[in-house]
Amino acid sequence: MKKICVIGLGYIGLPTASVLASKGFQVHGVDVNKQAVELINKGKIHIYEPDLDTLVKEVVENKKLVAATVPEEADIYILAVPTPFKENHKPDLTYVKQATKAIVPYIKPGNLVILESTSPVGTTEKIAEWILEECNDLTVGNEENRIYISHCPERVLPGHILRELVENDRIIGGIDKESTDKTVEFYKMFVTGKVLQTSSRTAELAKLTENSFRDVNIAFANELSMICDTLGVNVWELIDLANHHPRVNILQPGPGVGGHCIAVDPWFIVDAVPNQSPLIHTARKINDFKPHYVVNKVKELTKNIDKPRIACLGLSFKANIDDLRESPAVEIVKELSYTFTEDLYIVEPHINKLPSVLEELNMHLLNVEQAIKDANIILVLVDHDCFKLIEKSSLANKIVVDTRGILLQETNEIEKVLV
Ligand code: SAJ
Repeated sequence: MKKICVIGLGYIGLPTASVLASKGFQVHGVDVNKQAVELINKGKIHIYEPDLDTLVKEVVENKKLVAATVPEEADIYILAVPTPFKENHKPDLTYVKQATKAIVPYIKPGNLVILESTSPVGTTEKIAEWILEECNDLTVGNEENRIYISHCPERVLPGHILRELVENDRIIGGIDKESTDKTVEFYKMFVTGKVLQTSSRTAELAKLTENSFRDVNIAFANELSMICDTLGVNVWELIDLANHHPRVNILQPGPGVGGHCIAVDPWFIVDAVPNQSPLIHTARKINDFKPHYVVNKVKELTKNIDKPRIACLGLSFKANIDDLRESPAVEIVKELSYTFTEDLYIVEPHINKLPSVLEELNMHLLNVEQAIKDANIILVLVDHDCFKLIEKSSLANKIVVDTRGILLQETNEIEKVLV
């Protein structure tokens, strides 16, 4: 079995490293976060993903996965580091470049380097350049001392990562045919889905396209929700009815689009080809506007209330996870705090500490029962399963602003607002 070095032990890297280790590969995982490395080597994890704790414990105990802060020689290097954007929505490739430079001293002829991070078109070719400019003895041609470089974008859905890592179809694009072939051979060793071959540039754009497709479709749902709010129509009922058409499948509106992928990746297309991407750009703007719409709605509703006290249900960017990255719920709570400093009751059952940006604003976490009891406005921001179990009688005489459409069952005492 080959030795694998995975750079980046976050939401993608750690599950990938663990799955590979569980399939019998010897895996050396690398992260700059010393605390995460120490935790992993104790068989524990620093992120939440269902069943990942059990898997990491197992592969660390049987010594198939070892974490460290520096790479080691391996046959295959997998880069799974973040690719955020900068202030101006330009892609920030700092982490990819750092990860590449970190493995350079260890790369030998015959090695395979795989970029899994979602990246702008052309990044895999840049990795080849960065490696070759530091290693005079390596090539990417058909020569004796060649190395292989490919892009295989991760496509897993947080909350279902361990299953999707194995079952999803994968797109593989090498910088040349030999790189593609070698990478396909590797993924076929642990993926049960189809392993599809293309060029590195097409693989990069395919991943950006998938997330842009979702962003555009969520923007459509969010635009509908604002249209419905103005026209006095229940958007959830509307979408449900429209989706009965055999060729209509509208997604769900929400408080905005969060996470490190869908709210980020479309910008990589817009940045590269602004004149050709007005639809993708507009969708981004609609989804980014939605949190402000929700804040304005809440402010409008509180005008007639003597002492508004708002229970904010959920902070994560989507249901049943602890991930707050780019979360519209956090943005909404932050914005509301400028008006309702003392009167926001924050509920997020998946975390036990508020992010510093909210802690600095003197906010505290409450349990859901207490928050609902103390509040007169209930603002649903995340559709966590536990919120669906909220006793409807506890909402009597309160205003419910439901951005996720989960507290909709008919009870006449609840004044419902759907945004
Ligand atoms: N959302 C809605 N309405 C919907 C669906 C989602 O408002 O109908 C919101 C969510 O609440 C969340 C955001 O969109 O704030 C993104 O959530 P998501 O579940 O759509 O996607 P992510 O970011 O968790 O994962 C996506 C997935 N991509 C696609 O479904 C095309 C996943 O497969 C990718 O691997 C992942 O991005 C990634 O890493 O790129």
